[in-house]
Amino acid sequence: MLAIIPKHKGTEKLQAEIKQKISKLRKSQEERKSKGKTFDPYLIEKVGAAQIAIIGSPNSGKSTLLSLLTHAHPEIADYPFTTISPLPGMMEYEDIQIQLIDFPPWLEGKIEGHALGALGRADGVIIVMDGKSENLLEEMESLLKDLKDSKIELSKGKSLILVNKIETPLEQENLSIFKELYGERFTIRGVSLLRISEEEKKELKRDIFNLAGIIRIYSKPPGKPPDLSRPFILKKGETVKDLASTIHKDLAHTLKGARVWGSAKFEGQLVTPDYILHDRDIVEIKV
Ligand SMILES: Nc1nc2c(ncn2[C@@H]2O[C@H](COP(=O)(O)OP(=O)(O)O)[C@@H](O)[C@H]2O)c(=O)[nH]1
Ligand SMILES: [Mg+2]
Repeated sequence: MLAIIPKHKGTEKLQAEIKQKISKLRKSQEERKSKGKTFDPYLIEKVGAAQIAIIGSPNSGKSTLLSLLTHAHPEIADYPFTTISPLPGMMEYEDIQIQLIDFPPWLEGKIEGHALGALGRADGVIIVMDGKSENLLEEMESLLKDLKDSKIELSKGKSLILVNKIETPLEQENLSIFKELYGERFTIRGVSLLRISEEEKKELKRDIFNLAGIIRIYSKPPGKPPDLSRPFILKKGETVKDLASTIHKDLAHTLKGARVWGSAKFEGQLVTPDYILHDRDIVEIKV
């Protein structure tokens, strides 16, 4: 229309209106385009008590780990780069569920922005390494370098290294060298996910629970038995006051203290709001 209307003083107002319309349409089109571009496959809603990322060298057994501990069905194959988008699964641990996310490998040593964001959001990281690989140590160094380049800090409490495929004395030897080199900085566990026993699987799940840095607290109404069906989830180191504000934001203001069963010196001990709670404590809030 702008092209065909006569350009003179009488149509100036109309021309201006059309130009405005065009610019508006162009803008909204560009917005839509850029929205499409920023689709983030790593933006996985956190469900359950915690979210744990599974990363590691290609072909090390990350997807095997996910399928062993959850009901997810990732593709597992004997060649690298089978996993092309992040896949979540829920791991049952006693009375809670922990979300595990199987990460696809990053390319050329560069962790992509969306993957970085997801690593930052995760409550903990499992690193799976291939204990049968001839380049185990190089692979570990390169992974650590990528993380460092992206300013991701791995602390001992927030990361667990699984050296997988430990099946023969040769891999046992690899594992002990690996532990000598990295044992002080990281928690390391040697496994064979293909031959794992029920007992080892239980220990592994407990390790992952510890990695999540959470505690379970059961609340108890006065004079009644505690509600053991659904624990409140708090972070390690959180207090009676934190529990109160988790239950209801106003409760923290009226809180006087609590009675605690479990970690307290004696059962039902009266404690102050700043008392630090422990996993499986039963708490009766006093207002
Ligand atoms: N020998 C052996 N092979 C394993 C073990 N765990 C996984 N694998 C195999 O290693 C290959 C890669 O596993 P996958 O889970 O797809 O690795 P990902 O690329 O890290 O996700 C598959 O052929 C698995 O069957 C293990 O404990 N021992
Ligand atoms: Mg995979």
